Formats: sequence, structure tokens, C-alpha cells
Amino acid sequence: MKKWKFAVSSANIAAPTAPILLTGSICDNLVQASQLGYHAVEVHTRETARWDYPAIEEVMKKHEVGISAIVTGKLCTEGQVNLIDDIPYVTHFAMEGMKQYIEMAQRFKTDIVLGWARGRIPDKGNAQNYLDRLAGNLQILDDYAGERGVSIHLEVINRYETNIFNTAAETLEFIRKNELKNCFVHLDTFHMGIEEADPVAAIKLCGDKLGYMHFADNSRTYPGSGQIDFRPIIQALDSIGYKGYLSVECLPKPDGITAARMSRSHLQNCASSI
Ligand code: LER
Ligand code: MN
Repeated sequence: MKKWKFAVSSANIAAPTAPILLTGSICDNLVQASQLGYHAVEVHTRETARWDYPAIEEVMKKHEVGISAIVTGKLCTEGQVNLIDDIPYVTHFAMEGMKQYIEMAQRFKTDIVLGWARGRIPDKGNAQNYLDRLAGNLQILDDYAGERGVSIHLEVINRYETNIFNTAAETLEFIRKNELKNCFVHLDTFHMGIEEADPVAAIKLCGDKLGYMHFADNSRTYPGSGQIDFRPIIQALDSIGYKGYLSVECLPKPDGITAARMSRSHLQNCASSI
């Protein structure tokens, strides 16, 4: 049976409405994740975080736990910048922030997730102009990441949160058309439930361009609490030879630790039964 790698979302601090399960210092989150049977934490952080790298690396080694990805959403939600803004200094600072995340990921030997920080096309905007701006900026970041051995996972997010990359097909097409060698599709079972007619087909369509996976149930509570059957999803990941993490990113209900525990055991049971 294939051994899957499991990760869990974490941050130093998070609103109860955010899909973050472990909160606290990065070292405490790493230890907690390991005790809950996870192989890694996914770190949602500001680009400016000043980590004590040697101390963190020591905890990672001692507890045999890694970092699955650095998530860049706070650059947008807190930093208020994005990669397609009409105001040049806003876009400039978004680019600088993304480069800082790439350097952080290089140091942690991991990858980055690009979600909301890509921006949103204004309601009356010419979509192609914004997509061209995004392509130009992503080409620069793609090179910057490639030189540092880092991949950029473009998260496919539902229409109520953004209007760029709502489906796997659209994201894959953008990556291929713009020859982004270090960019990959990142799917999330919660968003797929809203946007993909057939989540299994979406995974298979991505094939070796699928870089990262988020797991939550249909109402975004922990996997196993709702209607999604995760077995065909994991089976599809197996069929495309997916080597990445199964990363749990769901609401901390009834609380983060319980949700992390329930997710881990449900996904393991699903994986074991395929
Ligand atoms: C982030 O991974 C995500 O899925 C978005 O919905 C922002 O929470
Ligand atoms: Mn997600």
C-alpha cells in the first residue's frame, strides 16, 4: 500500500473563520503536528516573518516533521497587495513579497502556494489585460523560484473568493500557454465541490502538473464530517502518481486539534481502503 504524506494547516494566529487548524509558534505547531501523526505543517505566514531557522530545523529533525508549503495569502489579506493591481507600487510590493516567500521556501526546502495574492479582476476590467499582467509577473517569479529549487502551486479557488483560476482546466491552460515550468496546479476538495463537475476528472486532467492538494469536506469542516467521498479522490491521486502531500485545510470545528485528529484518521481510512 502506498504511503501518503499528510500535512496540516498552521499559523501563528488565525481567525476562527479561517481554515487553519494549528495556531501558535511554528516550533509548537511542528511538535503538535508530529504528535497528531502528521508528516508536515503547512505554514500560513507573512513574508516578513523573522524565523529562528536553526531552532526550527532542530525541531523538524528531532520530531521528523517537515514543512509542506509556505502559504502566501497573508500578503494579500494583511499586506493588501496583489500581483495584478493597476497601481504600480502595489504590484511592485506584491512581487517583492513573493520573492521573500520564495527565499523563505528555499531556506525550508519547500514550496509556496499562491492563492488570493494573485489578485482579482475588477468588475468592469478587461480580463485579458489583467491576465497578461499576471502572466508577465508570474514568468519573473517562475524564474526566481526555479533558480532556488522552489515550486509555485497556483491554488484553484472558487468563484465567490476570486475570478482568476476557478477551475483546474483554466489554471492548467494558463500554465501551459505561458510555459511556467515551476508552476503547478493546486486543487482543494472544498473549492472543487463548488467548481468542478467531476473532481476525479479534474485531478486526472492535471496529471503530472498537479503539485499540491488541500483537503476539507463540502462545508469546509474536517474530512469525514460531510458528503465528500474521499476514496475516489485519493484513488485518482494514486493513478496519476501524485507524490505531494495530502494537506488538511479545514475549519477548526469543533476545535483545531479535534479537526486535525479526525481528518488524519478519516483520510488514512480512505487511503487504506482503496
Ligand atoms: C486557501 O488555501 C484557500 O483555500 C482559500 O479559500 C483561502 O482561504
Ligand atoms: Mn485551500
